[in-house]
Formats: sequence, structure tokens, C-alpha cells
Amino acid sequence: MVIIMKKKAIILIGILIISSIFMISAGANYSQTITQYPCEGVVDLGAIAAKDTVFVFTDVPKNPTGDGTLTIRVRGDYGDFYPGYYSELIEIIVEGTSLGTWLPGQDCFYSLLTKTFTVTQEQLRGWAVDGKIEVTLVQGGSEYSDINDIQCFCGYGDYGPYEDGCDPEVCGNINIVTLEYEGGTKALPMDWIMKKFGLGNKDKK
Ligand SMILES: [Ca+2]
Ligand SMILES: [Ca+2]
Ligand SMILES: [Ca+2]
Repeated sequence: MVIIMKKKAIILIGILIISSIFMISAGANYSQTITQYPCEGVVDLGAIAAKDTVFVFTDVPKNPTGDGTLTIRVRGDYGDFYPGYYSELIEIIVEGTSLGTWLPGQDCFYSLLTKTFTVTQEQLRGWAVDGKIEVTLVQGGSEYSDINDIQCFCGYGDYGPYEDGCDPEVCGNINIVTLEYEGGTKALPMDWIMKKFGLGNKDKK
């Protein structure tokens, strides 16, 4: 009887150690920032030519432990929106789901303009199934593609220098996205633990 009790105690300690290892990995923080240039390769900076930017976040935790944030920082021709006439909105689309549109509200602003979206634990879990989360910034907004008016003139040499002395050719038209959330890459393998330690079928013969 004493031997059996000892064995059970060892098993319990084993489960606790395994659990805590998984709990630690589950609490890891994911934070990655990706920068894209919507006017890269554009020659006529006055033309309506800014391209949609795509951000692929890799090695994302598949088991978010809570909600997360998606932070968008931009500089460019993002000052105005006039329904029916012109749109300098940005639409934020994650894996086919639109988080909405944002009007940064300034053309060629000295500092980066910032907007933070909350993304839910459930959304993150769905998006992260394949280990990566893809974000697209649609220039002008998909609903307003006919009146998209985002140009690339903030890259002209007579603008800037921008914040931190950055050259307009580099920083004039810029999209930066940061994804942050807490999560683990693995789930606690309860089935394996139950089977390994012969727990959970006490009533069965
Ligand atoms: Ca403008
Ligand atoms: Ca995905
Ligand atoms: Ca414009």
C-alpha cells in the first residue's frame, strides 16, 4: 500500500513538472514588426500608384492565451476622405476578415501616424492554425477602389527630412505592422498524460 502511494506521488509530481513546462511555454510573448514600402518601384510619384502591402507573420503561437493587438503605423498620402470623390483610407484585412478602415488624417506627416486594433483570442486561434498570420493593408479601402487616391509624393526630396532625420525616399511612404499576443506553440497534452499515467478510466474495466 505504501509503495502504491509513493508511486502515485511520483506520478503526480511528474504531471506537475510537465504541466509547468507547458505553462511556461504557453505564457511566451509574441511580438513581431514588419515594414513594407507601398511606393517601392514607383517612378511617377504624383500618380495614384501606391500598392497594397502584405505582412506575413511567421512562427505565430497556435494557442493564444488572450486577446492581442495589431498596431499599424504609416506615413504617406493619407490625409483625406471625401465620399464619392476620393479616398485616402487604409483598410486592414487579416486572412480575409476586414478589421475596418482607418483614415490616418495627414499627408506626409513628420511623425508616423498610429492606430491599434484589438484582435480576439478566438480570431487569433483561427488565423494561427497554419503557423502564420497574414495582414493586408488595402490602399484607399476595398469599398472605395474606384476613388482610391493614394499617391507617392511624400517620397519627393523636397519633403522631409522626417522623424529621426529619415530620407523621404525611404520614409516618405511607409507601412509598418506590429502583431502582439501571449500564447504557446503547444497545448498541454492531456490525452497523453492520462494514457501514460493510467488516469481517467478508473470506472472502466
Ligand atoms: Ca492627400
Ligand atoms: Ca493563417
Ligand atoms: Ca491623394
